[in-house]
Amino acid sequence: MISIIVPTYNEKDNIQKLIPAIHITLSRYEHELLVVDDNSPDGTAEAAEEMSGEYPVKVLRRSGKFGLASAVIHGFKHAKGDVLGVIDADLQHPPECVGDFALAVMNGHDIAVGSRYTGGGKIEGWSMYRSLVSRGAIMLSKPLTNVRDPMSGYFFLKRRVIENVSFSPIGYKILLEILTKGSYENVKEIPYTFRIRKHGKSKLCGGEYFNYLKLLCYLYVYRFKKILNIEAESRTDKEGTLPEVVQNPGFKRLTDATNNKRAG
Ligand SMILES: Nc1nc2c(ncn2[C@@H]2O[C@H](COP(=O)(O)OP(=O)(O)O)[C@@H](O)[C@H]2O)c(=O)[nH]1
Ligand SMILES: [Mg+2]
Repeated sequence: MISIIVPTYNEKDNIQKLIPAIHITLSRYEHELLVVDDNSPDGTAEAAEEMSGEYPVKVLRRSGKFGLASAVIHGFKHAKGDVLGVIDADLQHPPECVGDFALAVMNGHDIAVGSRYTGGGKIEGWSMYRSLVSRGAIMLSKPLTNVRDPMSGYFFLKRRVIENVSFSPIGYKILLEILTKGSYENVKEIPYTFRIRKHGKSKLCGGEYFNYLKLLCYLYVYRFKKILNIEAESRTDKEGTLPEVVQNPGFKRLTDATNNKRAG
């Protein structure tokens, strides 16, 4: 089954168009749409629920605006599929591409990322400022991943990529956390055009830039600790003797002294 997660905040006009568009595109596959709504005052959740008679839609309501990344993780937790997809509700991600993304994952790729920065990808209507911020954000993430558009909110993956991963979603950029912590071998980037928003407003505000810096700090620390752990493990030989650091005579003196102190 394919589960599509759609995070929403005030997207009533958009969700009514998005749901049928995805349903038609995925009609030959078993699929479900999980709308994760953060108590939108415009009635997005009610509008989506009304469509659940005709379409395979489930609405997950949260009591407050807890952020895009956490909405996606909330959706993953309730999804039944072994292929999981994420798409914005506002039609800036062309819904007619979901079939290509799903197929890429079903045909063996662990992750399919909708990319604005690979050959053929485009962005419509962004100001110079927003383009620069986006490019800058990608540059800052370079040591974590070589995916060209790790800021993308349009992606599909196999469930096992995120199984057993504990997430700490911060702000908007959940794909970067998945790429840093997930278990995967291959990623396919699929070019697409990020379209102009026709209805409603962007919820991206200045605070999200700060959230992104927080996320980067957290992921760098995570990666650094992981490298240290791997190094310590690789020093443990096959018979399971302790790593060098524990066998080091200075360390032994220190632990002996501590044990004697405790015994005393
Ligand atoms: N559930 C939930 N969805 C959100 C939140 N913030 C944004 N979204 C949704 O995430 C998607 C992308 O947000 P948008 O404001 O369009 O970001 P932009 O495209 O980067 O300007 C849209 O479907 C929004 O409705 C949030 O706090 N909670
Ligand atoms: Mg948008």
